[in-house]
Amino acid sequence: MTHALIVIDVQNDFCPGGALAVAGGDQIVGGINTLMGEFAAVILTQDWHPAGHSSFASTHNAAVMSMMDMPYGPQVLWPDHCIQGSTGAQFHPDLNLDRADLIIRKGYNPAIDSYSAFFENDHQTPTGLEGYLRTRGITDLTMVGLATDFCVNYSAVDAAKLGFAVTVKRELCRGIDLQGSMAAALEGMERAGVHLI
Ligand code: VGL
Ligand code: ZN
Repeated sequence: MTHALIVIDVQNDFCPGGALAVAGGDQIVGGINTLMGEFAAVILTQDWHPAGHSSFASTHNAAVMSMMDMPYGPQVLWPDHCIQGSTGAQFHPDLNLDRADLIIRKGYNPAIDSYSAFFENDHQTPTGLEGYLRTRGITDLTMVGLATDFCVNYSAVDAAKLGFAVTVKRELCRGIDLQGSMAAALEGMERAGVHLI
């Protein structure tokens, strides 16, 4: 049994002052750095969109946080965020990057968003993370980071469906809570067998 810590999207744009700021997003950084010491493997994810990404409201001249039907299903239209190479896409400056074995980027496909660290939002296109974890013999995952109700939620549910034993440490996550998305995410994670602590 090997247990990995997966740190989801602790990036400037999801912290106060960022383009898609999550309230208190910066408050979890110190605790995550400390937690890294307890794990045999540490993996970071990084939201990494090309300019003009299909999940951006500006791309469609639509209102921020409105919904759009994509070929793969409904999609929230976000403010421009985590653009490849931008300061907003960089990790929070206090996050300890030295402990990371792997940094996996997602959301680089212009046509499909990717909340989950495992699959794009079509629920089919893999990021490669599953293969990485399996070939390293990693069976158990603890997840922390941003945002609880989007990228943490989608990553945790996909991981549980793939057969990993998944724990989400809520005190080291912060959420967006868009139209009840937090309650729905917590319920969905419970239903998928994710251990919420
Ligand atoms: C996220 C919305 C858009 C997240 C990423 O990290 O939760 N949310 N892109
Ligand atoms: Zn994004």
